[in-house]
Amino acid sequence: MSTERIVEIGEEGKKAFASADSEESLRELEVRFLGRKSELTGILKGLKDLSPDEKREVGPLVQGVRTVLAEASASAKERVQRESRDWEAERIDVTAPGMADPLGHLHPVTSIINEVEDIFTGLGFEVADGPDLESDFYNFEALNFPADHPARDMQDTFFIESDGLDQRYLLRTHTSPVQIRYMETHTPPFRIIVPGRTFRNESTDATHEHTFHQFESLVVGERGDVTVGHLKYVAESFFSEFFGRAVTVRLRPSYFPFVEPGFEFDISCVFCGGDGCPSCKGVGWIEIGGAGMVQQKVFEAAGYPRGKYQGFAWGFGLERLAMMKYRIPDTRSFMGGDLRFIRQF
Ligand code: FA5
Repeated sequence: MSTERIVEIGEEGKKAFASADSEESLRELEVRFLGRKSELTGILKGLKDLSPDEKREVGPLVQGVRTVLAEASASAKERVQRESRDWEAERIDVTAPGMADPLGHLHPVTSIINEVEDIFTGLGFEVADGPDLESDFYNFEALNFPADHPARDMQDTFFIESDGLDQRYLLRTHTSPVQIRYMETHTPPFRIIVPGRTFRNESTDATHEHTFHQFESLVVGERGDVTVGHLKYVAESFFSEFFGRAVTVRLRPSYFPFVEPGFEFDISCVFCGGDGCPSCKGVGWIEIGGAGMVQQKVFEAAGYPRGKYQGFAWGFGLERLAMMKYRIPDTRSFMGGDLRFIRQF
């Protein structure tokens, strides 16, 4: 067995694999140089008939050439596959516009709450909150609605099964219970707003929903420091900034057990500026909520000494503000779950 021939097979094979240009020709070359019937395999099989000296010389040489050819075959395969790929079909246009993933966004009520909070924090107010599930004490009792008092009928209530509990629990009908909760842990002077979800067990229509939002305000200082004038001024500043135009405020005498005096709170119509239009039913004013000077009994319920402090409070309907700002005709749209409505914001 000539060692020259083995070296020659190696050289021939390397050249052949290097010039292979298709997978088919590669397969043929593999059979020819590395297959069971190839010359190299024949030499390997014949090793057993050689003398020990020849074996020592030929064996490693044949194995080495096989390894070199196997590597040449593998790299030729990789090259052929790369060369035969349809690069044009695989071209990626990096300048093509992307496909946008659908993105969620804030609910209009959440946006309005953020906007209200921004304006009031700018006026030096703090934002407070309280639980949606409230006790009879905070929602009514401490706000000077005595048990069985007819004023409780003003707010239709969702009561919670409270058997075995210390008192009756309910879904809060207004944000006013947070007045008490806040005062229990803070000492005047302070000014807060409380945006939050509220619930009423009443039949719904274009301006009434069972689940809606209010935002409360409570400003308390030493006796004589906080007046109805402040209430009017702060509210006017807020509404003018919120609606982006001068808004006037009107207070009409009204009754809420937790304020004295109490007011129904109107703003000048933001559509006609007060001249009268269909939105304000021709009167030039739109009712937005209740307000008043905090009842001394409420201060007492929160643990303050009677007569020491004075303050104002209001509770406005948030959806009503949003309806005016975005000209939404029906308050039920906010909770209706119709995405066509929500996506407009
Ligand atoms: C109250 O809830 C008092 N807590 C407000 C208050 C606070 C008075 C502090 C004095 C001092 P009233 O029930 O009027 O008041 O509700 C206030 C506002 O909430 C209404 O003017 C209206 O804008 C809104 N509102 C009330 N019920 C509904 C409802 N079912 N759907 C939508 N908005 C409502």
